Amino acid sequence: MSYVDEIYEKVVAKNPSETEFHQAVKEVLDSLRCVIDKNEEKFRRDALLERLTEPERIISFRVPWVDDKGQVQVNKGFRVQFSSAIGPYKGGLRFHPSVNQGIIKFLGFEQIFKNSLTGLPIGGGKGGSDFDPKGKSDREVMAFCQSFMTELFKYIGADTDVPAGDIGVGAREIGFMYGQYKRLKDVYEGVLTGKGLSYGGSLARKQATGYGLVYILNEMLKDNNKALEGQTVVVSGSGNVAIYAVEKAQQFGAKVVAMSDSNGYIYDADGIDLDIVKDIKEVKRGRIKEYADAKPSAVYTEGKGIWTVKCDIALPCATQNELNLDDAKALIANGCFAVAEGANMPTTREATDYIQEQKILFMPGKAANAGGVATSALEMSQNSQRLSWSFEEVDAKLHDIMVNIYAKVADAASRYDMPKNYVAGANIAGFEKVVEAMEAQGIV
Ligand code: NDP
Ligand code: 2IT
Repeated sequence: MSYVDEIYEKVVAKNPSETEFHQAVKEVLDSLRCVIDKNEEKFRRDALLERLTEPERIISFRVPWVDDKGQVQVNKGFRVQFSSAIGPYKGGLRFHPSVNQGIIKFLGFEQIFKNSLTGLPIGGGKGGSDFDPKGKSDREVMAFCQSFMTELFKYIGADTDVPAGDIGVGAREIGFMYGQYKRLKDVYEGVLTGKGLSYGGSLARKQATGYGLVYILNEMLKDNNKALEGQTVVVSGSGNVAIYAVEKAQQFGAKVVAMSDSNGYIYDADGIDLDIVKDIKEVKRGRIKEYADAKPSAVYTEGKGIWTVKCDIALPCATQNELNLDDAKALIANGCFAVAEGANMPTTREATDYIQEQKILFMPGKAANAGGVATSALEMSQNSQRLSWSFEEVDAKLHDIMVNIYAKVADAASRYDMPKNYVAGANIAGFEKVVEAMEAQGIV
C-alpha cells in the first residue's frame, strides 16, 4: 500500500468519528500523492505524514459559567495546537453548538497549510467551544468568555499561540477574552488578534477575509481572461466573511443578489443593499429574514436552497459542507463558472470533484480565505512594533499577499502538471514550506 493510503487509513482508525478531520486529511493527502510518491522511502522513514497529521498538543477543558437566571451552565472548550513548524500556533476560536474535537482538528489542520501560503511566520492552531452565543445577553457572553480564558490563558501567549475569531467569535467576544487574559497574566501583549482598534487591533482586520477572498478571485478571473465587473454573484452566510466579501465584490462592479443565514436566504434582484444587512447583522444581531421586511424588491425563502439562485460566481462563506453535489449541479446548470471558498471546507468532496471535472474555476478555502489570518499576522507585527499602520497600508499588504498566494498556487499546480487545479496547487505549495521547516528542525 502506498504511504499516503496507509496514513489515511491510520488517521481514520486512530481518530474514529472525527469525520470532518478525515475529510480534510484526505483532500490534502490526495493532492500530495505526487509529491510524496517521489520521495516515499524518506518520508516514510521520517514518519513525516504521521507527524503532520498528529497535533503537537490538544487541550480540552470544562467551561462553567452562570446564566442570567442563576443557573450554572457547562460547556466544552478546546485548543488544538497543531503545528509550530513555521511559527507560533495561529488560528481562530469558534463558538457554535456543533463544535467538537473533530471539527476543531479539521480547522487546525487546514490552518497549517493556509498559514504557510500567506508567506508569514505563523503555525497552525484552532480552538473553540460548543457554546452558542446566539440569543445570549452580553453579560452571559462575558461570563462565558471570562471562564473560557481562565483556562486557555495558561497555554497561549504572543510568541506561543495567538487565537482570533471564527464563527460566533467577533469583536465583542475577543474584547471580553482579551480583558480576562490581561487580568490573569498582567501583561499587555498581542495574544489575540481581531482586537478592537482602541486596544491594539489592526485597521482592515475586520474586512480582511472577505476582501482577500475577492482579491484572489479577481486574480483567478484575470488569469483566465474573465473579469468580476458585471457578474452576478451569490454569497452564502451573512457574517463577518460574507459581509466584506459582498462589499468588495460590489466595489469591483459585481452584482450580489443573494445572502443567507442558518434559517434561510434572501434574493434581491436589484442587488443587495449592504447597509441594511450590516444593520441587521452587525448592530441588531438579527436574522437575514428581516432584510425582506426592509427592502420590497427582496424575497426571503426559508431553509437551504441559496445555490439554486442563478449566478456567474458562487462564494460560500458560511460553514463546512454547506455546498453539496446537488448544489454544485444546480449552480453549474445555471451557468456558474467560478467558485471561491470564503468559509473553511464549505464544498463537500463530491461537489469539489464534480466542479473540477466540469472545468469550473475553483479556489479552495485554504488559499481563498487566507486574507483573514494574514492580516492577523500583520496585527501581530504592529503589536510587536507598538505601531499602528493606516487602513490603506494594511489593505495594500493584504492585496499583495493574496496576489502572491494566487501565483504560488497556480505555479505549484503547473509544476506538477495539473494546470488550473488550484486545490492541488494550494495543498502542495502550503506543504512545501512546512515540510522544509520540519525537516530542518529534526525529529520533533
Ligand atoms: P460569523 O459567525 O460571522 O458568520 C457565520 C455565518 O454563517 C452566519 O451567517 C451563520 O448563520 C452562518 N452559519 C454558521 N454556521 C452555519 C450552519 N451550520 N449552517 C448554516 N449557516 C451557518 O462567522 P465568519 O463569517 O467569521 O465565518 C464564516 C466562515 O468563514 C467559517 O467557515 C469560518 O471558519 C471561515 N473563516 C473565517 C475567517 C474570519 O476571519 N472570520 C477567516 C477565514 C475563514 P447564523 O447566524 O444563522 O448562525
Ligand atoms: O479560519 C481562519 O483562518 C480564521 N478564522 C482566522 C484565523 C486568525 O488567526 O485570524
